[in-house]
Amino acid sequence: MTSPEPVHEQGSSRLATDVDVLVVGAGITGIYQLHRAREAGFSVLLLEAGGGVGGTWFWNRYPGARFDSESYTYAYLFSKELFEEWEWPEHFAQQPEIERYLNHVVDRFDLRRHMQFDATITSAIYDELSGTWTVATSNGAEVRARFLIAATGVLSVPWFPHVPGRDEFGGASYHTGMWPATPVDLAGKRVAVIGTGSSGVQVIPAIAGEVAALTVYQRTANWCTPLNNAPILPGEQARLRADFEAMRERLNRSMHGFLHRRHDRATFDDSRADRWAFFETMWNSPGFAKLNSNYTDLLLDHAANAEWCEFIAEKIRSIVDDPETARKLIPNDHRFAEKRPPFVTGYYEAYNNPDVSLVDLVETPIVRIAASGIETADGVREFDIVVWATGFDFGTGALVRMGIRGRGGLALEDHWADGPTTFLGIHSTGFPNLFFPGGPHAAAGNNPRYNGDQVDYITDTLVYLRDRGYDTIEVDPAAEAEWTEMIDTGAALSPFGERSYFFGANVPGKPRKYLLNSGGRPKLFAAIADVVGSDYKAFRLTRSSVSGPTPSPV
Ligand code: N01
Repeated sequence: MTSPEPVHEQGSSRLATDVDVLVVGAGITGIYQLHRAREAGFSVLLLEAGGGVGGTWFWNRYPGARFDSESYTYAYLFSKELFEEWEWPEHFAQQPEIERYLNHVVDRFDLRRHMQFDATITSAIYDELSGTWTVATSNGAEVRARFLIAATGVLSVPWFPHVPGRDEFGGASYHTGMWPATPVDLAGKRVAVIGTGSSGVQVIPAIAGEVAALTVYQRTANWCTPLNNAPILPGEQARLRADFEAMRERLNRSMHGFLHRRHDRATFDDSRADRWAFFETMWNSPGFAKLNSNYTDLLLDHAANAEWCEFIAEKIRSIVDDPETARKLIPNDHRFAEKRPPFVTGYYEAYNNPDVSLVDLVETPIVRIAASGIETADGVREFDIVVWATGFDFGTGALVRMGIRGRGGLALEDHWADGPTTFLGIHSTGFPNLFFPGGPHAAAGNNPRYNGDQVDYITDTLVYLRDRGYDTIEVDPAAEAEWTEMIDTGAALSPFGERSYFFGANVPGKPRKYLLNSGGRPKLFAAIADVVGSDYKAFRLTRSSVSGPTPSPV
């Protein structure tokens, strides 16, 4: 980093705060942040918009929702006791099990009494004089905190496309990312699903056998491959427990936060017959192994990628009975992993159910939503229920909707008008004492592994500030510019194309900027080591002139 020495100032005048740390969001990252900050002795309050714990895993409770990273690699690894006492029944746990787990963690570590639910943030204003944040919520509460940690997640603002008449539909509408907690009665209903991303392709096979008729509206076919879920057998449970430390070590050293072993051969090192045999092994491998353990050039060499795509296309043709439906389900506009690939259970098979049909929106686009159903170029189909599986305002969606105002009233949405600018995917210049773990520029793989790294760093930083009597921390513009430049430059090497929502492409008007961490975990670890080793020289740190009373823990 080419940042100046830290500025040590007598700056802000310290006012009493309600809490040292205000965490926003009770998802996987926010829960862990609450735990770590409490453990470090800070008074902490966590505010959550939802009515319960889980974040993404609270809201996305649609039928079929489940992990596609292995349960034990997605879960918390900070406590061996927690790991040993919780048995995941399946390699890829389903949503109710995940929600149970997160509630268990909250209760086991006595975190619930520091949480308030149904509290949507309406504004978060930084006061330069006192170096504190004042945060207002939809239920009329106001909290002042020294540090604001927005663990608001990347997939937390459901996106509805602008389709004429959407509000005029006379039946029931649900977004997969805002699925009701009360059961939705799908039995015997005529249901439409719009969207075939990871959510759509999970919900479709899950409800196909239950509804009277299911019509899938697909604009872009996806390269779906099997999740290959399975129960975790007693012997495997015992092995997982015995190998806990080694597994954690491997995950901590891995680039993307997975356990899958890398392959050592490139695609055209093998004959076609050997290649197809290897692809068969990949097809039968669990989840992301198809990316992580596949041929080494899969994501780099277009010809290699095309071979794997041809193998998948053959599979689709062999599974789907109707050749015309199979043709529509085979992507023709992007390579494998150019968009985030979904992993499925019974997805292609669902189209062999006579009650399931596919509408190709390239051939017959949606004209409007009518009171009775969906009108496409070839007429109206009538429905009782429409499921919008149309994705999210990824990465920045929640942060720019919270009314965050930094130094001099600077609005975060204005600071990021051309795309997010961050340091470590955690800090942004002009917003002292604000941290946003698990936000833009944070992860590029198994999210909790990255976000946990960020939470650990933030907690260490809070302790560093406290130990030295600093009250405010703000990243230097040069450090922010350098990290953002690294992200943007590295984005060119990412397998994801600019049409991916990882570039904001799904939301009209959103800047086309890379929203993941193109440096991966190694870059994050190196930059954090640099921050610590250089005594936080990438930051401006200030001390209060007046000391206030230490608040009692909330
Ligand atoms: O959202 P998406 P998602 N008319 O943006 C279509 C995670 N996740 O909720 O491709 C018609 O991927 C859009 O079509 P197109 C995971 O990270 C994980 O499915 O833009 N269709 C697309 O098909 C995932 O990547 C799991 O042409 C329209 C779909 O809506 C992320 O969440 C499970 C449209 C949106 O797909 C988001 O997945 C689920 C329109 N106007 C999700 N606008 C796990 O397994 C959009 N679409 C862990």
